[in-house]
Amino acid sequence: MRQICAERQGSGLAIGIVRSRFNEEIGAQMLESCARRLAELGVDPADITVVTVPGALESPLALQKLAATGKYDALIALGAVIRGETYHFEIVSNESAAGIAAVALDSGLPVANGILTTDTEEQACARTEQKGRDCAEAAVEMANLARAIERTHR
Ligand code: INI
Repeated sequence: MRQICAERQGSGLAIGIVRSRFNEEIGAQMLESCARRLAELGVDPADITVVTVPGALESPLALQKLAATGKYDALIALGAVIRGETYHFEIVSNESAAGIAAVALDSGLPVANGILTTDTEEQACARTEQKGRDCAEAAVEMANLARAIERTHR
C-alpha cells in the first residue's frame, strides 16, 4: 500500500488571500491570525498576497482571478456572514461557499474556505482566531498534498 503524506511546511509556497471587508473587524482579525500561522509554518511574508473584496459574494471571482495567474500554490478566503433578519444570510453563505468550492475544483488549486457563517457577532468573534489558523494549515497542507500527488504520478 502506498501512502502519500503532506507536510505542514510552508517555505517556498506562494499563498493568495481574499479577505472580504463586510464585518471588517472580524475579517481583519482573521487575516492577522492566518498570516501569523502561515509565518509559523514557514511561509515567507513576501510570498503572501492579500486582496480585499466588498463582501463574501465577491470572493469567488477574486479567487478565480488569482488562480488564473498561475502564481499561487494555494488560496484562502476570509470573511464573515452574520445572520440578519432576511433570507439574504442563506444566499450569501451558500453561494459564497459554492463559488469558493467551484474555484478550487475548476482551477485545481487548493482553496481554504474561511468565511465564517454565524448567527451572532459574538459567535463570529469567538471563532476568528482559530478559523484563521485552520485556514493557514489547510492551505499549506493541501498545497503540499497537490505537489506530492503530482510528484508521485510523474
Ligand atoms: N457579505 C458578507 O461578507 N457578510 C455578510 O454578513 C453579508 N450580509 O449580511 O449581507 C454580506 N453581504 C454582502 C454581499 O457579500 C455582497 O457584497 C453584496 O451583495 C454585493 O454583491
